[in-house]
Amino acid sequence: SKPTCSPMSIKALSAPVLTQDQLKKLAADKAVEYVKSGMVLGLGTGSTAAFVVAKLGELLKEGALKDIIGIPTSKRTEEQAASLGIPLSLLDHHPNIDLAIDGADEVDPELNLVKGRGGALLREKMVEAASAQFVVVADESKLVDGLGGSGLAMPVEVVQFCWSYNAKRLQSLFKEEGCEVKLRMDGDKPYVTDNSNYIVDLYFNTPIKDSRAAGAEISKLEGVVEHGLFLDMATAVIIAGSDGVTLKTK
Ligand code: ABF
Repeated sequence: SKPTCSPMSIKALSAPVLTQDQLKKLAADKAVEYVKSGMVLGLGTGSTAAFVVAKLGELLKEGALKDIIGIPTSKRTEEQAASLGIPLSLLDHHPNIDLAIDGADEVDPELNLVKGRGGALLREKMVEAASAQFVVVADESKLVDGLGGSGLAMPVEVVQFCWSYNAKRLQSLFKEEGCEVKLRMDGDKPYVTDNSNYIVDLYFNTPIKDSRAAGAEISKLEGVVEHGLFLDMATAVIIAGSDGVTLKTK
């Protein structure tokens, strides 16, 4: 009998499966299309944001982009951007950012986010809150129905002083969600942020019921510096997946 070619095998031939890094780069390149010469840019942290910074460096080198100023959200990003010759500044000197581009750990259908598994949530939130536009870049693995629903960490940055007192208070705030709180470690020592604080990671059994209320309750705790719920902050999300790149806006 004649060999048959099912629609599935045609798709497999025409659409090679991309690696997660290739998807991250696709999203990053798409986001960089929003960048114009002369802009002040918030530079995110993490492996997806690193592709954005690399692309900006390339465009500057080629002369396709001029006079941009980057406001890095971590020491890591600062080092990467400086090594590529991207001019850098601080929020102190540039409090009005035109556009920030950063990754995320979770993205819900309303474009609310969990961020901070990379440990840079405080500077990310400060920079992204000061940005006229905040574009999130991610691969499709970051999409969730409800925040905290991935079973992975929702980070909270806390002062080092009596961190376990705050860890217990956080755990009891989310009793109903079956929350477990763990101090983030770096080998056998606590992980220390760029701001000399600790991070406690919250793990939920079920998605957070009311993330707005949750964020407000967490922020009330003395000694909590910032949490990883980024609500109503993203103006657009670029998701790269097996079906290509999708732009989601509010
Ligand atoms: C930053 O990097 C963080 O807010 C988030 O925790 C992380 C995402 O990293 P990656 O792009 O490597 O998945 O954007």
